[in-house]
Amino acid sequence: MTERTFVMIKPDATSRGLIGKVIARLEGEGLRVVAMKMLNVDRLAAERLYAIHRGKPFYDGLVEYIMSGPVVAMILEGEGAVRRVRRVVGATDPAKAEPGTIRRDLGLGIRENVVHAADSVENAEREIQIFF
Ligand code: FUP
Repeated sequence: MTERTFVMIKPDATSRGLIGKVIARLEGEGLRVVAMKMLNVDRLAAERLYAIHRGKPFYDGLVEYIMSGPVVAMILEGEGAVRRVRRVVGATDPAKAEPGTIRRDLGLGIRENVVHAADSVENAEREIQIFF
């Protein structure tokens, strides 16, 4: 089924000049970028994006990190887009991600892991509402 998903290129990647590389990998999987913008995430949006992690030990650092530099927010469309994007993005911790995934190849650490990708259709729609 044609689906939309939400992806964000994180500050560690925009600062290292990896925007084009990340988009090329996503497009290379046959996913279409249907909306895109560069922005600085404010605290309200950061807290909404990461609401499910509130109270966890890494939450404060995560919120500060996502506000630490510009990001690129995107809506991607395609058959089974949520699952396909998650597969090319790879596991949260780059060290544990499959070879050939974006995080394994480009990630610096569990927090500085290049890209955020929605994990369900419901969360994708929720996240799209925050940023678009
Ligand atoms: P993912 O869906 O793969 O992005 O991962 P999670 O939703 O589990 O985590 C969201 C973000 O929290 C990760 F991208 C990075 C950050 N995180 C940490 O900084 N430390 C952790 O131990 C786990 C997650």
